[in-house]
Amino acid sequence: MTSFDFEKRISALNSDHEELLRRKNPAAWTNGVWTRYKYPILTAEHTPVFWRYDLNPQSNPYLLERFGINGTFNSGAIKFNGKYVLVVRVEGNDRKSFFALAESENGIDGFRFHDHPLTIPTLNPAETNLYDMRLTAHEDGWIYGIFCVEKHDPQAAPGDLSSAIASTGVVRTRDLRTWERLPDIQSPTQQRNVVLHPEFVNGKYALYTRPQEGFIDAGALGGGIGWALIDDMTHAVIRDEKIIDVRFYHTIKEVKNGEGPQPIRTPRGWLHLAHGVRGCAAGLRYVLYMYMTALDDPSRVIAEPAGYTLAPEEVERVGDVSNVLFANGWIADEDGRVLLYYASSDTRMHVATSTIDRLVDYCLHTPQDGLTSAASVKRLNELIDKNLQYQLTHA
Ligand code: M1P
Repeated sequence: MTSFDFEKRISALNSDHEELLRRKNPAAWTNGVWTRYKYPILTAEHTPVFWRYDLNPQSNPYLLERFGINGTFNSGAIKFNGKYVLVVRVEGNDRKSFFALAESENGIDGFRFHDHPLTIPTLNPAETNLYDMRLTAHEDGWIYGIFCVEKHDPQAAPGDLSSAIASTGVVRTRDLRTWERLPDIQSPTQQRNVVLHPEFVNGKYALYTRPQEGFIDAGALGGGIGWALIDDMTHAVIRDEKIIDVRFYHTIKEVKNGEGPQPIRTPRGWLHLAHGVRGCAAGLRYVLYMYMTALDDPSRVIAEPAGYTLAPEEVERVGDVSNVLFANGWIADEDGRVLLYYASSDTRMHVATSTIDRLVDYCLHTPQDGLTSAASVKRLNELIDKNLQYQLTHA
């Protein structure tokens, strides 16, 4: 390859990248609750060219990719200084995840990564993989990032290089630039999908938890989304934990579930988004669902609309781990809009929008799962009869 080709190829890489970053993202689909947008907001191709290539013709004469990016997914979200900021789980071709900030002016398109990923101080040399950060701007004045820390299981049998242990890491920041690593949360069980509630409850920090028996299986210990009060986030210890959102046979959360982003306060209660998992011939299927809890007790469920609110569709269904929607970030905007940042198939990020009013209406007025086919038919017949009656009287 001549140096002329090198320059030409770099220039093409940069202009293609810029075109991708500047692409407008029109609304494409709605069911009244959520509006989806045409394009993913972040993909591996959105990461800076200078992350992936060595741009020096002396050390990289063939302009080869030197740091492959496999996916950009499961992102925490926050509005900060008027910008929509995501803490993205970036996964390299080497299967290691790390965190990187990306921000946009309008929250729908134009997301750009900061030049450098986050450098999270290591607490224990055994920690191998960090991912899925939830951001909570707590009323104590800190922004906390709670994430999964994965290690090889020290009890694994010789030759078993797959068994792992999930624990919970904590960082905090005031400016999204300097991140202080706090001790991992101590828990009697493995934990993933731990989320910090934004307000003190009875003078304590409150965590949504997901106790689990094994690294993948929730098992008998993992009856659903849990709740625990914590004295001190700088040395967090889960002592008493109760399950507030239970798993149930033949539902979308039969195998496991997990809290998504930090809940949103509304005048009618706390809005929650979570993922539910069921098994099928194609493997695990991850969908997103909602529930609400009481303002005076955020651990008391007051609304559980039946089924999922968003499930993988079209391109979302295919990726590194197919048939998965997962969300750990949303932003409640000042104008009442809600921007949900969800990932599809552990590969790419999307945005869907709604409003607080719509989501509260959805939660409070969508009947809950009757848990049997007969109950579903009864619920559908009630809606049909109501509509037919309405049409008759308004013809
Ligand atoms: O691969 C799908 C998801 O699997 C896990 O989900 P859960 O925590 O419910 O077990 C996580 O590893 C998540 O990151 C991933 O998207």
